Amino acid sequence: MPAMRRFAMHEKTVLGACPHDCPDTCSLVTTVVNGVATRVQGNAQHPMTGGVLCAKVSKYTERTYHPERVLTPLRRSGPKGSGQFEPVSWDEALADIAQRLHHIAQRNPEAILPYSYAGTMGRVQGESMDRRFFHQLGASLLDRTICASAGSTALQHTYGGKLGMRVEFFAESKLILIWGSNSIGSNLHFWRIAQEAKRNGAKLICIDPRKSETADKCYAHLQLLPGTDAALALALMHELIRNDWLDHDYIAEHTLGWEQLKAKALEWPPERAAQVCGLPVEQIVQLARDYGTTKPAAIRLNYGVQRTRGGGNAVRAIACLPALVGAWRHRAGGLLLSSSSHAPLNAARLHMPQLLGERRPRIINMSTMGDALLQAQPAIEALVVYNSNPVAVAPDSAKVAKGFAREDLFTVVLEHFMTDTADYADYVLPATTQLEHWDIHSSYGHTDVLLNQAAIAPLGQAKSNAQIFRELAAHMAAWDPAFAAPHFQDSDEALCHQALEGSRIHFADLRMQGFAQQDLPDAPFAEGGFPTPSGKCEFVSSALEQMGISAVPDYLPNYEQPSADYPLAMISPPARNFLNSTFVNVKTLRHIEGRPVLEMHPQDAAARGIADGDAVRVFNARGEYLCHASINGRARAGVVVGLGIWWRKDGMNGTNVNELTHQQLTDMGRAPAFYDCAVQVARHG
Ligand SMILES: Nc1nc2c(c(=O)[nH]1)N[C@H]1C(S)=C(S)[C@@H](COP(=O)(O)OP(=O)(O)OC[C@H]3O[C@@H](n4cnc5c(=O)[nH]c(N)nc54)[C@H](O)[C@@H]3O)O[C@H]1N2
Ligand SMILES: Nc1nc2c(c(=O)[nH]1)N[C@H]1C(S)=C(S)[C@@H](COP(=O)(O)OP(=O)(O)OC[C@H]3O[C@@H](n4cnc5c(=O)[nH]c(N)nc54)[C@H](O)[C@@H]3O)O[C@H]1N2
Ligand code: SF4
Ligand SMILES: [Mo]
Repeated sequence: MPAMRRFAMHEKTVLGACPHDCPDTCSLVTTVVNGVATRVQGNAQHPMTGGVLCAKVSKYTERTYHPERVLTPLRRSGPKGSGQFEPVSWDEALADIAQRLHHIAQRNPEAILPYSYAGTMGRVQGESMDRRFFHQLGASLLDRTICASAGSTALQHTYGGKLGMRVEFFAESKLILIWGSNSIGSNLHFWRIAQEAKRNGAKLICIDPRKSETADKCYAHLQLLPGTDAALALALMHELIRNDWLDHDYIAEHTLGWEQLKAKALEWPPERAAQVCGLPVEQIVQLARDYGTTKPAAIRLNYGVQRTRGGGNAVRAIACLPALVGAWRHRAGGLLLSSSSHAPLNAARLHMPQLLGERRPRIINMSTMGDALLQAQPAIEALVVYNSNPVAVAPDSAKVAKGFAREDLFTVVLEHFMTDTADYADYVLPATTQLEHWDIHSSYGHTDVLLNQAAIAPLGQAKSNAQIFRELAAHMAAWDPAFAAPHFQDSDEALCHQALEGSRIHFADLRMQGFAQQDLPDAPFAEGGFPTPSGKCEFVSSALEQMGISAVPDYLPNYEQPSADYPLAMISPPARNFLNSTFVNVKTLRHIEGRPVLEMHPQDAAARGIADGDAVRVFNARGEYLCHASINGRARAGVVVGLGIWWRKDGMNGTNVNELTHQQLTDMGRAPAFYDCAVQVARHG
């Protein structure tokens, strides 16, 4: 009976992948009832996911069907930054954008800049048609350094790539150093594995200036001062040498530059490091003993260590440790910072850099976006932002906001929501979420490949990023026939296939089970075989030396040392229930985080007459940020913690923590030094 059929319930499940910038890259199962996604769960068949998602993505339907989703193209109708917009048709918006970009490109294509990061880590919606579009145009290239490039560069010049332990084998480790990472908040599925190791008798030790949720649950916590990790690592080496806890054969066969590293380490007795790190000597000596005498010993290093001036050197120093004790010989020993270089996906096929031809456009660093927008010559005249919220997340945000407010800047933002950045757009284009589009994913925390299948139809008039760039290319073709080429017409699904070209992953397998595992050795460097120029773990790097960087890892003090004016070191790590600035507008998650806080040590608070919950003014020469003091036992003396990247527009004075951070770059990788920041704090009101 037709009437009954109309009301019959149609339920299905669709396999997907979590798109967020998180090392876990979970496999998702979305339940769809009559075309509406009702539930997003972890795939129990995927070993890394284990059927569990974090609180954030468990709320994915709340985010997808959020009443404030942008669902039509919008054109600015008020002053820049006011957030006043009117709806326009796709055709009108794209035709105008194409025309304006074309006119700028005719004079100078380098006046156009794409700005994107990892709002989605999907290869198709993150780096395919967009790259082709800007390559064809000859736009300025973006140096994507905002997160990981100090550590990546360090790994490159030590191991030869973003390579490391297979995460699953941490379960067999007997000692795990969790170094610069709040795993419970930002790497939950690793934490599950670490718990298994703990049940099997492993000791977990956390190295972090903040007493994080993870530190709470570890056997020991070394609460060092921010930016002092290289000093700690060198002192550990000192103790390994002094006690002869070294694997001499591994060092002789598989490393380069031991004599130089040894000389450097011998400059760092634990007493010296204790001074620099603000730690008791005994803690350093005990850590060295644990590391030197427990086998297998593993290090889960994460990106928290590399957001200070010496971040690259710190990662290099830590990355040398496993070779010294021969930890790599065992699959449950070694180190993992990033597994990205294991990913078999074909970036060149997606990006098509050959579309640049002979052109070599200038490169603009996303980490100094404030200065670039205000000072770059020739000026940036047009900006296309997608998968990122730079006005909230980039350092020195007063300058970033001032740059975005330039009346002569033409800005297009592809977004789900009216973020701090979208507020400054001339056009906002509605983008699909992960439930509404196809994509393909690799991970930086494990080695599997995942397929994301669209679970529901796009909401409203939303289109996928790739679709938007396809249509923009079609409009550009009116002026430039190069944009009519077939590679500007590849569908999202075709792009998923192209990403796999040259790999041993089969699309059909991905379709069936949502993920595919790679055939990789259990222990990557058991027999050496580092893909460096020397084939060894490079304690000394001539490549770095040529760049004017210390050939052997060294300690570099932070740019911003505590001073009379700004006596407190501020770090600003992520809030557990947000993902960078994403999810801040999801009510249930914001409710858990409460309000923007500055965690303070009781002594530092008392010295300023500040009580728990008081409104505080956090300031330095760059600006001020109002929030509330939280005296919760997590901050150490001398260090304050501005937790999470809240939306500026929701802030008490329209700022967030990045009002205080600066644009100076790390020692390697041209990355921001977010956690190298001196401030003063006063009670407000
Ligand atoms: N819930 C949640 N998960 C996330 C994110 C998020 O915003 N929220 N962000 C995602 C992204 S983009 C990334 S890059 C990863 C980051 O992942 P991780 O690098 O694991 O980052 P966090 O968990 O923030 O841990 C950083 C820790 O480093 C500490 N830290 C700060 N300065 C120093 C220092 O100088 N030395 C040492 N040893 N520690 C220091 C901080 O206190 C913090 O606890 O997490 C991803 N996962
Ligand atoms: N002070 C301080 N600042 C930091 C950090 C810190 O620890 N402290 N962490 C830094 C780090 S590690 C990182 S990685 C950066 C992250 O900074 P961003 O890369 O800007 O990350 P998000 O804030 O998550 O913003 C991503 C945006 O992309 C949008 N988005 C998601 N999926 C899609 C899509 O498919 N299409 C389109 N068009 N848009 C989409 C989301 O709605 C969201 O607004 O922040 C950095 N900033
Ligand atoms: S954010 Fe991380 S932990 Fe949460 S679902 Fe995504 S990949 Fe998994
Ligand atoms: Mo990041």
